[in-house]
Amino acid sequence: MISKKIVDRINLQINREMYSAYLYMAMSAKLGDDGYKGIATWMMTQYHEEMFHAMKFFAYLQSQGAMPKIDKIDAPTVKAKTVKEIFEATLEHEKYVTASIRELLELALAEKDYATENLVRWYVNEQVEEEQNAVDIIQKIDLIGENKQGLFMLNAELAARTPTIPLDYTAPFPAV
Ligand code: OFO
Repeated sequence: MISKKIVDRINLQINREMYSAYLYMAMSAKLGDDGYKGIATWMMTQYHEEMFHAMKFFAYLQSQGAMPKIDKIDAPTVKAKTVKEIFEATLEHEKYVTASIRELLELALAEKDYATENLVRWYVNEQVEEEQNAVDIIQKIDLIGENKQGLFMLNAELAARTPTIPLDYTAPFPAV
């Protein structure tokens, strides 16, 4: 049986994942508006990844007989102006999410909730990839430097990104 403390904390995490999705959608909008359509596609793929993260928690709560809470999502603000600044902001945000996932894991361990622990360890691994993705792109941008042609090529490269998650990530309701 899942405790109320864990349910509340997972619901908070669902909200944070939804905010992440919203943030990357906003970044995609800005990049598209600036003419970086390929990088905008990369960001929109990230939006889908974040929605999957939220829905995975959503489905888990339902499988435990608990109710997901649909709360208000804060409006994201994109202050970053350049492509590099956008990926630096992405990395900072992912570090924040990593800390949030670690906090949830620590709570599951404190509560001796091993089912939740198993689930959250999937997110621990996922966060390694999330941070690495941003780091890799920042390194590429640093190599490109002021070379506009290089940025043009990066735009084309990032356009190829497709989600690694099931495209139909709607939460399956537990079997009745
Ligand atoms: Fe859900 O990992 Fe990014 O935020």
